[in-house]
This record gives sequence, structure tokens and C-alpha cells, in this order.
Amino acid sequence: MTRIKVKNSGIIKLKVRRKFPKGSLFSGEALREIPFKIKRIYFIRDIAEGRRIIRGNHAHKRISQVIFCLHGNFRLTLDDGDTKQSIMLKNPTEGVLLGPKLWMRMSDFSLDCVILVLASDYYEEDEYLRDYKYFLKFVAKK
Ligand code: T46
Repeated sequence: MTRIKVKNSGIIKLKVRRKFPKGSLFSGEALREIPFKIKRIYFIRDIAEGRRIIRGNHAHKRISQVIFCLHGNFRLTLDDGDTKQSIMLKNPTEGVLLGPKLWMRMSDFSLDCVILVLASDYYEEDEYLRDYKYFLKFVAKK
């Protein structure tokens, strides 16, 4: 995968155990491969109009997440307020850390795309930054 240039991010590599013909097993442990204690997981699939849909378009004030593309592919665009970067996620063994104060957008989903997210805290809508101008102010003042 491309090198991550934006702040508060990075590539997260899972451990891989491949055995032919039995199959492959990918693993990651909290505070080891995954750099936080995991309090929530969610996954996204069935993106019926994959190429026309935009998801994300927000940042988080406090939580960290790691995002994996388990199947198919999609484009992840990251923006730390200074630097922007766009990458195609397609390798299930490599996730991307979405730290706090990092604007993220998901697009160009393949129809078979399955996304897994591990999060450091419970779901809380107040913790989202959904307005881009406010996000830039929030990043600048901290
Ligand atoms: C993120 C990206 C990668 C919940 O009820 N519980 C949850 O844990 C989550 C994540 C969402 N929701 C509700 C909130 C909305 O009514 O599910 C609905 C869809 O959420 P949203 O529109 O925020 O979905 P995405 O794909 O734009 O963003 C999600 C996460 O919300 C976000 O934290 O980083 O995936």
C-alpha cells in the first residue's frame, strides 16, 4: 500500500497465516497490531450503487479507528487539515488508522465491497465533526 502522508494515520498490518489448501487466517490484537483497546466494531456492505455513493465525509474529535477492506475495493480520501491523500483499499491484511481530527471520505466502492471498522469507543454522534469548515477551525485551535 502507498505510504501514508497525513497526520494521525498509518498502515496497520495484520498477522497472516496462509495454509494451502486449508485457507488463510488474518489476526490483530488490541494494543498490539491494533493501537488501542477495541470497544466497538461495525461493518459496511451492500453498497448497491457503489460508484455513485459517498460515505464518511466527517472527522472524529476523540476516537481512533482502524478501517479494513475485507473484500472488493474502495477509495479512502484522508485530510488532516494541511495534507490530503487518496488511496485505494483492497488488501484485507492492511488497514488504515483513522486517528482523531482526520477528515475521511469513502467512495468508488466495488459492488462486492465489505468494510470492517474497529473503534476505540462507543458510538456517540456528538463526537463527530460533520462540517468541513468547522473541522478546519477545530484542527487549527488544538
Ligand atoms: C466512520 C466510517 C468509516 C450507529 O448507530 N452505530 C455505529 O457504531 C455507527 C458507526 C453508526 N451508527 C448509525 C449512525 C447513522 O444513522 O448508522 C448510520 C450510518 O452512519 P454514518 O452515516 O456515520 O456511516 P458512514 O459510513 O458515513 O461512517 C461510518 C462511521 O459512522 C464513521 O465513524 O469513520 O464509517
